[in-house]
Amino acid sequence: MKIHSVDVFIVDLPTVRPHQLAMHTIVTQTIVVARLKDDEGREGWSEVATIGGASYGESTPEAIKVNIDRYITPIVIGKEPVHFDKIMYEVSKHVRGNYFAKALIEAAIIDLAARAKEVPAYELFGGKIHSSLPVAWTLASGDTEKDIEEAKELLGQRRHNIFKLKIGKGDPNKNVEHVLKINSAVGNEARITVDVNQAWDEDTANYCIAALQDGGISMVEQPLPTWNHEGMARLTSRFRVPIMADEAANTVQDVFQIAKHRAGNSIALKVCKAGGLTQTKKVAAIAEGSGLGLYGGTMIESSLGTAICAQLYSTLPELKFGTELFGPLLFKDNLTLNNITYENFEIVIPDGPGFGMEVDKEKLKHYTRE
Ligand code: MUC
Ligand code: MG
Repeated sequence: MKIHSVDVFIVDLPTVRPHQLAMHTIVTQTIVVARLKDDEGREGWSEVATIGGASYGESTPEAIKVNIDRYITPIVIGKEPVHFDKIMYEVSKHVRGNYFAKALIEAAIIDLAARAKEVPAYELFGGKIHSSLPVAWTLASGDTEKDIEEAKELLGQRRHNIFKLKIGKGDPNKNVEHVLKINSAVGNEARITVDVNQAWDEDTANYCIAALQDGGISMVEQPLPTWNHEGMARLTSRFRVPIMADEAANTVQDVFQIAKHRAGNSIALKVCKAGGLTQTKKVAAIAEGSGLGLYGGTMIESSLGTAICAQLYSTLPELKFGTELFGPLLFKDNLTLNNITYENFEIVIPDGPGFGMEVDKEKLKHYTRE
């Protein structure tokens, strides 16, 4: 059984409400979907998501597609999916960086390999340890009162009791005020964290984190720009509240450096940032070996990409901060025939075959860019 073809689709999916981050407000999320076919007609599918074109990170949807079509597909064609580590080693020798593109291809190969064996993809990673995982929701409507209303509704539905607040846009004092208001409205029933997405300098981070810590906020994600490892290390040793690296924590090499210099005491995993599932497990091992707390992160993937991350995270012994795999709940529509289940504040890990999601080809066609 050999890989016969690779197709990459760029898809724009509308969200249920604007999702405001420090650098971009998402109203349609751009995801990239890959389909691999083998010479017996089987299909393997995968997805990665990007945020705000080139404004969040370097991997744009267009570059992911072009680089797969031009440089990765020729390496993958004719190979046996079950040898996914060998294939990706070969890809890594010819293609530098391009972690999202590598993650997309690797996941489609793994979906194909697992489907051929008629097992869930997590079986290829030692099997799942958890059948469900805690799942945070991001409050990011851009309006404090709306966020409070949303949080209360989701608590009532027992859907989420961890809320991440997207801050970093505008006046830092107003950011802190916004967070503390939400915390005093729902903080008794929920855990509140913040994600600054690199927007502060160290002076701003010092006074803002002091106020957030005093207010009982339970984690601060990527307050400083990715390059500022020394600043992150100073914040980590200065404050009691956990400091998480996200945009700075991508590859095994990045995370080793973060662990070595304590440039954060926790990291957000994301399968796309690391360049795939195998690499994500290695990143998690470095974190485990150095006592960094783990968070099952998202780039706000739809159901297929969420299933890929959820299956991999389910094979990790401990996710101290749970996950934020809420992506499918932010979209007006779905690209798969089946849905991810959320219940009792947790995401239920989808079972296989493969990543357990069946692509709705009509919907894919409808939302794919010309
Ligand atoms: C990020 O930086 O963590 C994850 C959740 C969310 O709202 O935005 C993403 C990206
Ligand atoms: Mg983040």
